[in-house]
Amino acid sequence: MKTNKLLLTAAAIAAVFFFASCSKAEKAGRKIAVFVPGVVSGNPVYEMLSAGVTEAVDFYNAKHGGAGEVKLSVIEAGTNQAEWSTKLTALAATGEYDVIFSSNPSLPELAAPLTSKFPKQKFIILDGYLAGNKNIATVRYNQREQAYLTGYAAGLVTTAPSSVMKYANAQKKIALVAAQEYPVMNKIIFPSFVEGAKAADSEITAEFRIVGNWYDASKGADIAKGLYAEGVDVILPIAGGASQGVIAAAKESGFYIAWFDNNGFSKAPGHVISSSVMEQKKNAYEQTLKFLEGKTEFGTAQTLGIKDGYVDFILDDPAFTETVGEDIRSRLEQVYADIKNGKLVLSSQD
Ligand code: RBF
Repeated sequence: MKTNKLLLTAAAIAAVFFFASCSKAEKAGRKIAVFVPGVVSGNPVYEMLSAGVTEAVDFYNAKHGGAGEVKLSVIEAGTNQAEWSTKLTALAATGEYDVIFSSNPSLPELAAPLTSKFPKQKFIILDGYLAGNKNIATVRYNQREQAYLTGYAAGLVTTAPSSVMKYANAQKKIALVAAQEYPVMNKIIFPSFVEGAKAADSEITAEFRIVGNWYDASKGADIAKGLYAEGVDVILPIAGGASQGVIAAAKESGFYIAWFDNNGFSKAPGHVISSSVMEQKKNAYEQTLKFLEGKTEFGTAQTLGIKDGYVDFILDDPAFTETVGEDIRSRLEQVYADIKNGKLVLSSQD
């Protein structure tokens, strides 16, 4: 027990030195850190986060530059979630960064205790929610809208005749392959995916499978092939790098993919039937500029959706028109319009 504690303390100290030595202090300017809970590559939410913050810093520096130049560090905490808290603590302990950006629903509870330990440290957390901490601002997305539209698309496709959707079988079965379970997944994303599918046809059933991590593509492929063998013809993968395996299986076996978070039509042309987008890059860009201009409202928690322009459903990609039958497309356009103009209200989590 004691040895474990000692090891942990040693790891924390080592991590502090690691981060401290990484950041060549440039006292004159400000410094921003992006703390990626995972890895950037292959993970749409983190690709959008780091791209948005990077572009905003570049834009700001091009405009202001000189002594006021803002320095940016993107730090990947890796896929071992047990290490995130120690690594985030070490980053905050350096006291180097004016703000730490991060993203995902588990981050607020990792950051909150650090605001009493390091009262000067500010956090901006996207895709997460926490109100009332004066050092933390959060902005999440209306994922009920995002998942409902995805489920509606999957529902329309699984019930379509094969003359319209060539990989659609006679069964009304769809699935979500998730990397792991977490409250937003279990309470919002999966239920809203089912809700949308049942709005298309109440007889549809939806399977839910777990990969166990955000990187194992071969496990993702195995799960997807098993689902296909059970009669599933549309799968929504939300599994980071493991989603690549689901895509590979779709191409190999011949089934459809409903994509989440960014535009996925080019990932498997002819197989991807929808892309419901969280505008995380735009959000990260705007939040960065807002912070640099001193306008961030710390202590607040926002939820933004389709009406606000931070959740979207792609209707104008040529691959959407080519892959998805006209009747299905016009029904999707209608539901999207209904949400946008307030006729269909899908209020979000809380
Ligand atoms: N999404 C990713 O694309 N890659 C990840 O590595 C990743 N890790 C996550 C870890 C935790 C603990 C949680 C709660 C979510 C994670 N997400 C990840 C999911 C992401 O925040 C979001 O819920 C989904 O991308 C659906 O929009």
